[in-house]
Amino acid sequence: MMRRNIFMPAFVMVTLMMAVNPALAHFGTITPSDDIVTQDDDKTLNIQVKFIHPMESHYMEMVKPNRFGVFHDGKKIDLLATLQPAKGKSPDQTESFTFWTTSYKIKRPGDYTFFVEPAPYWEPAEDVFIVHYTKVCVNALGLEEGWDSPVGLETEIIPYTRPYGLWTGNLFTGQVLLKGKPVPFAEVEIEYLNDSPGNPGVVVPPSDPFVTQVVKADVNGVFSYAMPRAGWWGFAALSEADWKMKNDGREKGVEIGAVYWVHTRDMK
Ligand SMILES: [Cu+2]
Repeated sequence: MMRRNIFMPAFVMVTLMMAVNPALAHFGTITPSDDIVTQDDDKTLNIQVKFIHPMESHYMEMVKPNRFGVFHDGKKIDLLATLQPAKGKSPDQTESFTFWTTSYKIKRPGDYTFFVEPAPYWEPAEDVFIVHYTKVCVNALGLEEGWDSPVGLETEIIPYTRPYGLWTGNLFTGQVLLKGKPVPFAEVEIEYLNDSPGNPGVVVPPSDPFVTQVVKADVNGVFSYAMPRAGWWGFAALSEADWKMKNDGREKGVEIGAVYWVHTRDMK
């Protein structure tokens, strides 16, 4: 279920609200245990891959992704075989769900962009399949190189802001690409990862528009957003794929998302 702010008769609204979890935007996530690995740190990252509604701590069941890997030093390394299923629970313990996890040992300096292409997720409430091409960048051992390179996914966000070492309040700027070309006036949804260790407490949105922030890109597909809190922030730009998939013998559309995650810290 995606958006409730569409006009509909009150009885439909009430039925929907009872039938589904309070849920706005979907986001693929990749969260590493650290976004900056220094000489003194543990070099082994723990990485979690999920499909969630980040602000509302609502989780979708996730089957094994089609692709998972890391882009480093201009090369893609396939890590799909390293993914292990794991069971998670929502903070209120009411939902259990499957997500995917792996560990990755950093050996050389430079930027490591982890990426995932999930298996298409059928969303009956929207009558579409959803595929979120999701990325996150980890900086390692003092060399800041590679974060601004495209990985070459069907759709992806290219950071214009270096995506690590960000303070709370920093502006994140990125560009939305679809098949390698900018998406003019792309709509970008932004959510805070509410259920994350180290967060300064849980955010309770006062009303629906606070759950998902929305910004539009300019003619070159470039957007910006200032992040008001410490923690993980997700950026998702959605497009309709030029390919279809079958559900119960019928052709259905596919929503492809370019998703990017960055972490902010408070200045103390
Ligand atoms: Cu959902």
